[in-house]
Amino acid sequence: MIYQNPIISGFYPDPSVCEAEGKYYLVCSSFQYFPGVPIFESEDLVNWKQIGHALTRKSQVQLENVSSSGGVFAPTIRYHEGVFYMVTTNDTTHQNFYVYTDDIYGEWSEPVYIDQGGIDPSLLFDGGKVYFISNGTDDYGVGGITQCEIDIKTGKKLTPSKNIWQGSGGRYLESPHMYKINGSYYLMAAEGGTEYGHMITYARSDDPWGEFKGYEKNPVLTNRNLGGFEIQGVGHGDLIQAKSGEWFVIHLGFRQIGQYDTFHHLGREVFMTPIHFGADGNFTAGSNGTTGRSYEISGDFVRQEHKLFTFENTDISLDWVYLRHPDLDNYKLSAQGFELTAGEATLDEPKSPTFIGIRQRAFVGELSCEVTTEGGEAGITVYMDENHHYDIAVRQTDEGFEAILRLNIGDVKCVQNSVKLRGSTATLGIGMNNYAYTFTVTENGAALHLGGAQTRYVSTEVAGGFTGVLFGLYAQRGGKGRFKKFEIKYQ
Ligand code: 6LW
Repeated sequence: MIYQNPIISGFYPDPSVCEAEGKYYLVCSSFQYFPGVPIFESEDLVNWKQIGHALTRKSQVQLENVSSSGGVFAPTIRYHEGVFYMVTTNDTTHQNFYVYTDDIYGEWSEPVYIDQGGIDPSLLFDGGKVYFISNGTDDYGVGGITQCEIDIKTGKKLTPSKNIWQGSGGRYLESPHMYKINGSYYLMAAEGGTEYGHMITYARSDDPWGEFKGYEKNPVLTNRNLGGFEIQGVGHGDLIQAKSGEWFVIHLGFRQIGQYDTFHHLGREVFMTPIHFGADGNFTAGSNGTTGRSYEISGDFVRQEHKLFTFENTDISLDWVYLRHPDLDNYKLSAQGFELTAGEATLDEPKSPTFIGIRQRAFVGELSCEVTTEGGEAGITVYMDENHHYDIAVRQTDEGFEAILRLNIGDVKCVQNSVKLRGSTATLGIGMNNYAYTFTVTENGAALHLGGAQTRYVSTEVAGGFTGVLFGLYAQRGGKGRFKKFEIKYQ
């Protein structure tokens, strides 16, 4: 069948993938969002269904004071002798750790810390040994891809950490993964930074400690020279072999808006590009080393498209996430509706406001939700980070109730428009297209356009960071909000 990229849309960056008992499992970064590290399952590499999160308990990860785009960085998932391992970095505490489970649908272990620094940790199980690889400085002060051998039961280092490769010369060498394929060790990495210059490179050796020799035609995959093409920033990937024997790299990328002076606001998404091994053991990727919109994969199946997201058809513990560590007493969540009580924090702080968000998955669509507030303010935010979000809300004033549209773009924070309401309930609407959000309020069947705001100002190019836009239901400033009939319909 022909599949379309991205294979998982919306803010799901830094994918890592493994195979276990005939199924595939994929994990992504989660930064300041909780629970951390979403896990997806697939039988065909094209249809992915989220089945859980690896970090579901405070004891596994501290997110209390993490800044936006801090916290949980790029994870790696591996399966070995009946056990799944997920290894990641808490970039705020500078700790590398793994958790493990023998039940992918259940809870994961407490963290096991590893005394090797850097980011983007990975594991290779090979001949009874376990190699721990990250991008950082080794025990001798050398920076690059660093490796040690660990005892997988305790996380203890069995060897010093030693530099094994310094990449092909691109900036921001990161995301190392090592594979043993037909007796040869392949060390794959990303370079160029996770933006328009991103790329995948690799090196080979007969020994896991090197010497690693870079592939002559590095980068093996990059879209950095495809100026006006929608898919940009491809890199940070993991290799996987399909049941048919075909190889793919599953990697991140983003979809830019515009042709010049471009931007992206959905975050980095998951793409899949075919890999072909030549007779000399080297591999090439995609269309002349670039990632295109669609490719063929063997198999006779269809892609399930999800275009409708409601309280009833989403799962509170899978599709919805909180900021840092929520005070769960402030949330009453069910398929019939969400009831949110404001805490101390507001959306404008890098804390844990009463917020529960779902990722924006496509460019064009419509969101609507009936919101009631008792005091204070309750609404929906188009949320990139605490300094870049657009809020539409119902709030109580001395005179009664009003609906407001507030824009927060860096230092510019203002209520753009407000309209008086007769009561405390209104249906809030957000329209989306590539370039703008539009905001409407409907009370007793009468719809009113509150205003619009550009997608550009909640994009990565403006806000910075590693995340993408979420739609967050929230209550703040003493509000108690009830949310009913939530619906996002994508085109
Ligand atoms: C991640 C690094 C990267 O750790 O971005 O795309 C960082 N690459 O590998 C954060 O996602």
